[in-house]
Amino acid sequence: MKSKKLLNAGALAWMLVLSLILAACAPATGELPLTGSDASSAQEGAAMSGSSPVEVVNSVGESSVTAEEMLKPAEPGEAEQVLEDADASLRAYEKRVLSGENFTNNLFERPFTSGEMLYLPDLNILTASIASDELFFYFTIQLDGLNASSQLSVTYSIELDRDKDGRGDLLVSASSPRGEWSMQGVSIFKDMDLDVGGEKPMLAEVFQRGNGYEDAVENKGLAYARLTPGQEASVQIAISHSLVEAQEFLWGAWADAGLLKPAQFDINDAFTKREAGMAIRDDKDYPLKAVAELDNTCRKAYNFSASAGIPGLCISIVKEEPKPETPQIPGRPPGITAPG
Ligand SMILES: [Ca+2]
Ligand SMILES: [Ca+2]
Ligand SMILES: [Ca+2]
Ligand SMILES: [Ca+2]
Repeated sequence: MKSKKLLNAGALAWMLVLSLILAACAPATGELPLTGSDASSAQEGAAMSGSSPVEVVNSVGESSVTAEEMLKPAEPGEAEQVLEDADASLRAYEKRVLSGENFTNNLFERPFTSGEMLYLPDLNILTASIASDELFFYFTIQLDGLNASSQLSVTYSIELDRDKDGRGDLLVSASSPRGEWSMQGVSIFKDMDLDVGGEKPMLAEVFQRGNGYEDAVENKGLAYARLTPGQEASVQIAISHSLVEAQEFLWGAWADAGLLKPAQFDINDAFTKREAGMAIRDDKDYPLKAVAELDNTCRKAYNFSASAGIPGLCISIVKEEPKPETPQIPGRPPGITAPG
């Protein structure tokens, strides 16, 4: 019995050695760290066999961020310029405006419906301002109020004249801006064949009907829009420096209900005054007709001192400071003060 036990023990030891040799020669089936080309070939194999893919992390272990997301606008700083527009709300109850309308010079103040002249506060620009950082120019357009549905669901635009000749050459439009910076609804148009404004930019001309802004540029992170945080009836449009391609330019703002087409610029070339109508009641073309439900501003010169000759330029009116009142002695003519 003892010799049989010894024999069994010897056989067991031999079988153990044999199994170890076989295990060393056989291909590995356990989980081993994959490196270099092994990892990619394993990934390909997994994809081809339909099993779960290997997660790929880039060389520095960061999640992939597109170039567009990296160029998103930030919070604009303090306004560098503020432009004040005419305020149609002042005489809206009389269905007319007293100022801000100059059809000959392409200046409009018509936040009213055609014919009926019903006032639309979401189309009445009160102010527009510009700020900037290293990546974007930020334009803020302040409207008089929201629409009947408590929204801003029309189109707000910034028009730039980048070569300072009065002819607009870049139009960025934002339809129904959202709460966060977004490219959705933001359109970019250029005028490559220089026919915006016809022969005389900003001046009304009959039969000057070119293709206006004919070049729709794909918006790959070039322009964004949003509702201005914490402010009612205000929108912001951010235009990247790479789209503007200038540090000196003229800028102005538009609000329109979608009736405005990029091909119709300048508007006072696309329509005659009689066709367009007028918002000034004493004018023979009152009320508004084909050109209604829109507002625009004059243009500000950014980063340079503009000569007065550039069409569309805002004319700054120097307000006279009221003279300090001097106490008068009864019975004396004005200007003679009481003796000290
Ligand atoms: Ca205006
Ligand atoms: Ca206005
Ligand atoms: Ca013209
Ligand atoms: Ca054109």
